[in-house]
Amino acid sequence: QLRRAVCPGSFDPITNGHLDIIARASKLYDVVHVAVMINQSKKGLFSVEERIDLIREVTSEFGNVEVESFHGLLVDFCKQRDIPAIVKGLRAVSDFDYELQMAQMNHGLSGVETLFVPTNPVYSFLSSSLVKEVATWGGDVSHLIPPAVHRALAARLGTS
Ligand code: COD
Repeated sequence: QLRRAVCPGSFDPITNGHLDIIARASKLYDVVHVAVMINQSKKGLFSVEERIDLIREVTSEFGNVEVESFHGLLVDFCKQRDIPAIVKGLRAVSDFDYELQMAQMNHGLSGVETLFVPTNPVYSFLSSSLVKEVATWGGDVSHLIPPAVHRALAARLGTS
């Protein structure tokens, strides 16, 4: 039986911080599912389809990453695909409170485990929202996101 894990998130857009966690998970598991979780109350800069296309493009080299969107509970995504583990990056203690709550809730709901990977310190301050804010005002974010994402971001913001 294949060993599966999921890396969930909003990925609006995917950053080098996300990519680092996905790359590391892809070495530990046979198949890594990247789940773009749909949150209707958050309007993204990129559509869910655009986010999926970008993630597929930048993870294709790993060979064992499957990308899809999901509307609903993460535990239901896991149940439907027989995924026993959620892999998350932890940036700093500030992430810990909320991540611990979600991990305990998800375990209580379905028994799914959450594994935390310490973020590469190079990316410990990095988030999709900061990338968007800095890029909006013309700051250089080219070292924080993959080149394909940088092109898409510049095109969307009209800064290319
Ligand atoms: N370095 C390392 N890891 C990072 C970095 C970084 N710089 N940035 C992000 N990450 C990792 C973290 O593990 C993070 O959790 C994940 O990537 C996703 O990040 P985002 O910002 O794209 O996504 P979030 O935080 O908006 O994702 C929250 C979820 C969508 C995972 C969560 O809300 C969820 O599971 N929703 C589904 C509905 C549900 O089941 N709700 C009940 C939860 S108990």
